[in-house]
Amino acid sequence: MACADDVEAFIALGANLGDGAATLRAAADAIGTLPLTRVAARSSLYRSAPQLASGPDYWNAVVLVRTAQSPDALLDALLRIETAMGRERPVGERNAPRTLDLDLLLYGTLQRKTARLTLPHPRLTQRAFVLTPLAEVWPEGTLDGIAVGALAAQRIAEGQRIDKLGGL
Ligand code: PH2
Ligand code: MG
Ligand code: MG
Repeated sequence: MACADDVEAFIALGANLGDGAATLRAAADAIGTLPLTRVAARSSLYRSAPQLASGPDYWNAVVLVRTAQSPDALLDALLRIETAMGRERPVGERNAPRTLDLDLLLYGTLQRKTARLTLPHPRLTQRAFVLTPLAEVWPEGTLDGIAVGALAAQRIAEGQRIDKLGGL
């Protein structure tokens, strides 16, 4: 259940191991079953080139949730879904290929910087694979005063590759 005074939060979904399309769909469904949380919008499903990472192309998407969970409780729940869907974390390997990555991008207008969670997500404005689906579910959105869609177009013009596949 979600209520009128719930916070709007945006979650990025990514995978580049296994059947990423099926995993992202299952993850979006799992997010919708979390307590006090409702999935209000799902972006399309995208395929994108690994950005500062190794391995095969990624599947990516973004969901908008309305939630009464705290940011920490929501992050805990996302990490549990990652683990349930086979996420492994090889020691010392940054951005290793993964079955599922769920990143909390924005939690209302909250700004915070802790070892565990920085909001907004620190690399958000750099990544076409996040900005492009984010613009779909947050068409009026701005970051640092610039429309999310315009930021996405900038990153694509710089050479980041992302292709729309269809529904999530
Ligand atoms: N995630 C990363 C690093 N690079 N590249 C793409 N295309 N998609 C991702 O989800 C992704 C990435 C670290 O989480
Ligand atoms: Mg990530
Ligand atoms: Mg992550």
